[in-house]
Amino acid sequence: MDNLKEKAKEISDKLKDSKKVHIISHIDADGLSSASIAYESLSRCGTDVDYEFIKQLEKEKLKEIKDKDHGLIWFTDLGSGQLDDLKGMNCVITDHHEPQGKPSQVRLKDRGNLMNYTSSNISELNPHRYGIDGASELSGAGATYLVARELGKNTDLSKLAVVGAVGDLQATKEGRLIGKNREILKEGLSKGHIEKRIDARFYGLESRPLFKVLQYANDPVLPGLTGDEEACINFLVSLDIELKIGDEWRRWYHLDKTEKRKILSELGKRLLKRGYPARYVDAMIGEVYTFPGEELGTMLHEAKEFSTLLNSCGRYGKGEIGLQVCLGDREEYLKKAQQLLKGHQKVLVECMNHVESTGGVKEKEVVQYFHGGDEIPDTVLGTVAGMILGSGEVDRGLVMIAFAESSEREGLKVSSRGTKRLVDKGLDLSEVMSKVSKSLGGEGGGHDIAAGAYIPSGCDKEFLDKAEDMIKTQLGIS
Ligand SMILES: [Mn+2]
Repeated sequence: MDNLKEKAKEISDKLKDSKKVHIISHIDADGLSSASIAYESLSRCGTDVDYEFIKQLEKEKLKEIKDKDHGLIWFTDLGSGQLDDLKGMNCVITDHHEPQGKPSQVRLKDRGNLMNYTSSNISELNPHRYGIDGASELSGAGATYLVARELGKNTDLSKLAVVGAVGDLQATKEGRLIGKNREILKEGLSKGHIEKRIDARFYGLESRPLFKVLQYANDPVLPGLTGDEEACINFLVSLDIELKIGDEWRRWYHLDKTEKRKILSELGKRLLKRGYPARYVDAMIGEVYTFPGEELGTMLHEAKEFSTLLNSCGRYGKGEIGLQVCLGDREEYLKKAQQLLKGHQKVLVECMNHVESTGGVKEKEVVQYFHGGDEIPDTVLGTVAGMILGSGEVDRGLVMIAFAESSEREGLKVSSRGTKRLVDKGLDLSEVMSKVSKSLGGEGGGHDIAAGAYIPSGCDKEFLDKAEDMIKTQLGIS
C-alpha cells in the first residue's frame, strides 16, 4: 500500500468513527467540488454532516470555529497552511496547497522529516508531503476523493474530482490531467462516469454559439478574431461553416471532424503567420472531459464549463448553490447558479466599459495599466485585466497592471496579467507582485503569468515605477 493510500485510510477511519462531521471548505470551484465529495461520501455512510465555506482560514475565523461544538471537522482544499493554529483541534485535512513547513524548500532526502510534522493528532493528506505536486498533479477535490474512495463505493465522485482539478487549472499546462489526477480520471473513465476526447480546448464548447467561442478565446488569443464578433462570424462564413441549425446557433460540439479540422488549421495558420511558435498552435488542442450522466449541450456536461459555473457561485459567496448543483440539483439551485454566472458576465461587461469610458489603458515602457477606482470590484479585477489584455485592443507585448479600491482591507488591490510569450522571455509576476508590494508595506504573490497584491493607498505610481524596473530586469531590457 502506498503512503498516500495509507493516509487516506487513516482519515477515512477517523471519519467513520464520528457520528457528526462538519466540513469547512475553500470557496472556489475546487473547494466546492471538494466539499461536495466530502458531503456526499459521508452522507452515504449515514453520518450527520453539515458544511460551511470560507475564503481564508484566518485567525479570527479559527477562533469562531473552535468556540463551536462541531464534533469532528473536515477541512477540504484548505488547512495545510495553518497547521500550527489548528493544533489541539479535532480535525482531518485534505488539501493540496503548500503546507506549513514549505516542502519546496526541503530537499527530497529530508522529506521524511516533513511527514513527521503531521505526527500530532491532526491527520492531513496533502500531495506535497509525498513528493507529488499539488499545483498540477492533485487538486483539493482529488485529495478529498482519495479519502471518499476509502469511505465506500464512491467512484462516481471521480467526476467531481475532475471538475475540481480542471477548475484549479491543473490541466492547463499539459493540455490534460497528469499524475494522481490522471489516476482518478482513469477510474472515472473505466466506470463510465467520465468520457474524454481530444478536441479544441476553447471555453464554451457546449453552451456557447460557435462564433462566441472564438470571440472569447484568450488562450491563445486569436489574432484578428478575439474580441471581434463580426470578424468571427465572417471567418466562419468564409470557411463555409453553417452558423445555425434552423433557428439555433450551432455550437462547437455540433461540428463534425472535417469542420473542426478546417477551423483549427486555419487558426493555426493565422497564429504561425503572426510569428507564434508552433507549440501555441498545438496548445489549442488537448483533452476535453465530459460526463455522460449530464445532458449534452449544457454547462454541466463538460468539465471546464461545469467548473466555471461553480466559480461564479464561489465568487459571489454562494457556496451552497454550487454544492447543491454538485450533489445533483437540476432545478432551483442550477437556475440560481446560472443566474449568478449571467450576472457575473454582466458585471464584467460593465467593468470593461468603465475602463474605456475613463480613458482606457495607459502605456509605460514595459507595462500598461488602468485604474478601476471603486467602480471595479476587486474580486473581478484580475479577470478584467486579463480580458482587456486578451481583447486584441491593447499591446500584448506589455504586462497589464490594474488597480482598484480594496474591499477586503484598507488600501489598493493590484492585479497583474502577462502572456505565455512574456513568461517565456523571463517574466515572473509572482516575484514582481510580492517584492514590489513588500517594499511599499503591502503583500502579494501568485503565478508567473498572473499575480496580485495589496498596497497602501496612494502608492500606485511608485508601484508602477518599481514594477517596470523589475520587469525590465526579468526580460533582460536595460
Ligand atoms: Mn484548490
